[in-house]
Amino acid sequence: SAAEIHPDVEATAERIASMEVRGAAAIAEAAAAGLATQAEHSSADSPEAFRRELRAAARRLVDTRPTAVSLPNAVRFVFERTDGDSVAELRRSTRDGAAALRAQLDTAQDDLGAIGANRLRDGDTVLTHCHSTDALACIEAAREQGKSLSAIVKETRPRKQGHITARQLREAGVPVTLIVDGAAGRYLDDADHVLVGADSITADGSVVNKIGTRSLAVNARERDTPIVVAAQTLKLDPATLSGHTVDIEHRAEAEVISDDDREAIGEIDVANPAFDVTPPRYVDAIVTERGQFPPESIVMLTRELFGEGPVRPWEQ
Ligand code: RUB
Repeated sequence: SAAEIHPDVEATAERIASMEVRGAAAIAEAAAAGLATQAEHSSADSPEAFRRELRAAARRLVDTRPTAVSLPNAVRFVFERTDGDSVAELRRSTRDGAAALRAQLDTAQDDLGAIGANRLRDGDTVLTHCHSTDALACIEAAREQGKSLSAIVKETRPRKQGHITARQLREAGVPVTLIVDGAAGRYLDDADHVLVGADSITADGSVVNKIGTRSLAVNARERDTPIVVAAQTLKLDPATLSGHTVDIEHRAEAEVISDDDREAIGEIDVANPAFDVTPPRYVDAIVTERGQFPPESIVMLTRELFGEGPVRPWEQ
């Protein structure tokens, strides 16, 4: 029941749902930390009761945002390490599992950045969409290799995550030109790479990322500008191995249009899908911490790392 969920876990879930914590890697880390919080504050008097609480906390955390597979993948990672015959052992192993997930995220992002940086040459211009810590890791690693880069940063309506990217690139010493989303086609002529992150990578190599990624990739392909997706393996979606599809989140219309504007226009529908799906034929490379892959071959890695089954022990 909801009463078993600790208020700090509830607060974490609300921060993810409201996008105060956002981006696939960040919500994965927050969800794992939420499980550790639940474990630490548990007053369960039996291992059974402890596991019941942890499942309730996991359901609450996973239900916040449906598209980024890093969220259930992170929760599964912690559940696989939650082990013991006593509440004390279960508590400790859950906390250790969350810490191990955090360490894996950090290491994976560093390793991925070093690989992605190899694609970038001194003097290159990179065009970005949304805000991806995996994508930024590639640019930061290239900077550390002494390469000088510049960036064209798409604003990314409606939430303007491009502003976060612009600030972080400026702090990393990369000159930034901020553009509105509609200007991307024009500025692709100045770009040597399109570099984006991902919320999920499906078994067929499709890239699920912030709405607008697909049209950006199609435009880039038309100009032969390489489209690189930086996505650590926590973004691979094992459920798609067995035919499940990715659920695209639709968010509130208030993100798109004010009440006043909507009233002035009159009765209309407003659609606000947060993500879209870019087919593998528009993607040149998926850069992971395990190397760079053509999208069509990512299925091998997904199978190797996750096996066939979409296991969701918290749903039982
Ligand atoms: C964020 C988004 C990012 C991916 C990857 O969407 O689409 O490109 O999550 O980010 P939102 P990272 O702002 O709606 O969460 O590389 O940091 O995991």
